[in-house]
Amino acid sequence: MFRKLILPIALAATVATTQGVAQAADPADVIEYRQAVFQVAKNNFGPIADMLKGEIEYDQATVEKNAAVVQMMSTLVGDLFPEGTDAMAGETNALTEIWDEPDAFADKVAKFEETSSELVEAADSGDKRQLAAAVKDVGSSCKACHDDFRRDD
Ligand code: ASC
Repeated sequence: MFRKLILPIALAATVATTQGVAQAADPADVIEYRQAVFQVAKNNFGPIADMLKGEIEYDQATVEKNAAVVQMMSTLVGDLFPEGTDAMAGETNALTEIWDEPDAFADKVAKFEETSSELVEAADSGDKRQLAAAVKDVGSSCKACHDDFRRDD
C-alpha cells in the first residue's frame, strides 16, 4: 500500500516543479518572482545596449551570454501572469488589461520571445549592425507591452 503511493507522490512533485513557480506559489510570491525575471532580463539586456553605445567596452562573450539569458527570461514571461496576480494580490504595476485582453497581451509576449531569439542570433553572429537592429527590436517589444499593460512609474 505504502509502496504503491510512493510513485504517484514522486510524479506529482515532479509535475509541480516542472510547471514552475508561477502556478505553484502564492500570488504575492508570483508577483515577486516575475519582477525578478524582468530584473534579470533588464540587467542582461542593458549592458548589450551600453556596449553598442560605447559606454562600456564591447565583449563578445558577455554579449552572447547576456543575450542567451534575455532569451531564456522571455520564455518564462507567458507563465508569469496567472489569474489572481494583479494589484489586488500585491505590489505590481501590471494593469488589469493583461487579464481583460489576454490575446493582445499574448501577442506582446510572443513579440518579446521572437525578438529575443533574434537577439541571440545577432549576438552569436558577432555582427554589430545586426546586433544593433536586434537590440532596437527587443527594446521596442519591451516598450510596446509597457505602453499598454504596465502602469507608468
Ligand atoms: C530596457 C528596459 C526596458 C526597455 C524599454 C525600451 O532596457 O529595462 O524596459 O529597455 O525601456 O523602451
